[in-house]
Amino acid sequence: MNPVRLFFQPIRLFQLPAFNKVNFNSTTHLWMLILVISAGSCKSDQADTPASQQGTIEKPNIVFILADDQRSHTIHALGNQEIITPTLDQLVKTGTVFDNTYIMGAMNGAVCAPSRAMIMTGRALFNIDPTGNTIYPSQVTLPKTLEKAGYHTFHIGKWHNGTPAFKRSFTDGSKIFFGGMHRQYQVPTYEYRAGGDYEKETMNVPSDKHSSELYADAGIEFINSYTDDKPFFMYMALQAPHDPREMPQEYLDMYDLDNISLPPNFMAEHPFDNGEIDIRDEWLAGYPRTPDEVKANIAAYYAMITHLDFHIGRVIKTLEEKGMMQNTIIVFTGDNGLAVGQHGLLGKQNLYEHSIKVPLIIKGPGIAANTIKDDFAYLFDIYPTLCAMTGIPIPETVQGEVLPVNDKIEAQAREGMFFAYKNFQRAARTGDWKIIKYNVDNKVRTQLFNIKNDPFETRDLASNDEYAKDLENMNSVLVEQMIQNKDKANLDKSGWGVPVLKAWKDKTPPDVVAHLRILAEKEREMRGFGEK
Ligand SMILES: [Ca+2]
Repeated sequence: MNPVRLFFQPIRLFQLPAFNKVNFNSTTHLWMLILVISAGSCKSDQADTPASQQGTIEKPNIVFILADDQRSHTIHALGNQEIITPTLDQLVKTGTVFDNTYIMGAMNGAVCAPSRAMIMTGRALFNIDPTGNTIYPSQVTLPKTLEKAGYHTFHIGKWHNGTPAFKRSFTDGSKIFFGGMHRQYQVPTYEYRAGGDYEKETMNVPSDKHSSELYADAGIEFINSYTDDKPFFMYMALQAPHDPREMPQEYLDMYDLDNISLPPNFMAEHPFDNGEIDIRDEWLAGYPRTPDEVKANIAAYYAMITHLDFHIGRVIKTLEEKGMMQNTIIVFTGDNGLAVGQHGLLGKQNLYEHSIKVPLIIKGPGIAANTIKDDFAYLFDIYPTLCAMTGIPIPETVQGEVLPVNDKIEAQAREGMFFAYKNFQRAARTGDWKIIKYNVDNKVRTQLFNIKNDPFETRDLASNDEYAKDLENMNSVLVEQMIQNKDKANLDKSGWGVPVLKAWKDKTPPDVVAHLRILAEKEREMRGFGEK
């Protein structure tokens, strides 16, 4: 039992309607990866009555900044000497870092979508729509909870969980992009329409601004024009450093390839099929991977983060100018990691540390400055943590744990962590250890890593007799975690006793695959690689 919930004497704040089952066509979602979705009307999106504003004026504002595909260890102040991130460095110095923050995984290739649904609901992977295509109406979202507690809620940028959930969640917003990815310039966005639909004809004329600039401008405009007595929750869901890695040339010029290190776990190719080895994200470099192309990918990734850092800095400066910093909580995090050349991989469809570990910084009233915590955390712990920080009762539907942001808030430590990718991969962490299991074409494979001694996961100890006991222990930890997390997979059964969730390429229409191949080749050409 979570002590914070006891402290707040949990109230069942929300009527939980019957589970709203949503049928979806798997190919529909794949189209969402490249196409902007436009949604029709949805009757299930009645806004709830606004909460009374009494007694809420002293609550802090919340600015939640979500980067797209920014992995852990991409902040200069946290030890990456090769990346330039002055704004994030300043946040590190003035806030608390949770340096062991993870996503739980995904049941589809678009890892972003369930990750964002978990952030929004505070729930674990197998307790949401694990594809993230939708958020069930019974699972009250973070902005909805804040709205009921008197907040003005404002969304900017990428929304990847369908328009019905969006309309249910936010009362305001600007420059809203519905979908998974888009070119960084000419982003198709919408203005917020209360209760309205987001039909294509109401789309903004695409601006020629880069997405990071476009979204930062929207944030700055919102902060500058905000005059309401209510505290606000501004959710900035950015589109960087997700590919396509387009940005002003001056940012690329900040990085000299000679000064970019090859990761210690660089491989020309991944040593075996992990079930999702041939997916769009993996085509952003050729096969076999070469040191030069991996370095060029890293440089572009870092340059895009530096560009993003600049625009986040503009938003924070606006808060300072408006005198809001003393009464604003800032959360900075990313929705998933990315391999960018580690283990022979480029993408996020794996359970190595680079792809599941994300940065998390929280800064604000009562939060210690310049503090790094190594407690295990999931992104879906942010929701209850924000509730605890603002004195808002945590809804019954929320499953995350409150993070130890300060001494006044009682937190619940996690002993271990669980991760899943489709029915191909399962993993667990506890103490220094990590186990990853693969189930591909009925062939099961196990990896065992000591993360403390081998943070880059280069020495698989699973077949080393010396570590047989550690392996046995980690097997039990994984099984326990799977049961706790309501995973239907059973490691003792053939094929883990669950349907194969097909590899992306096997279920994507060939014309889409072909189109995405062309885009990936263009991305390679931008870096000076490929056929031409
Ligand atoms: Ca992402």
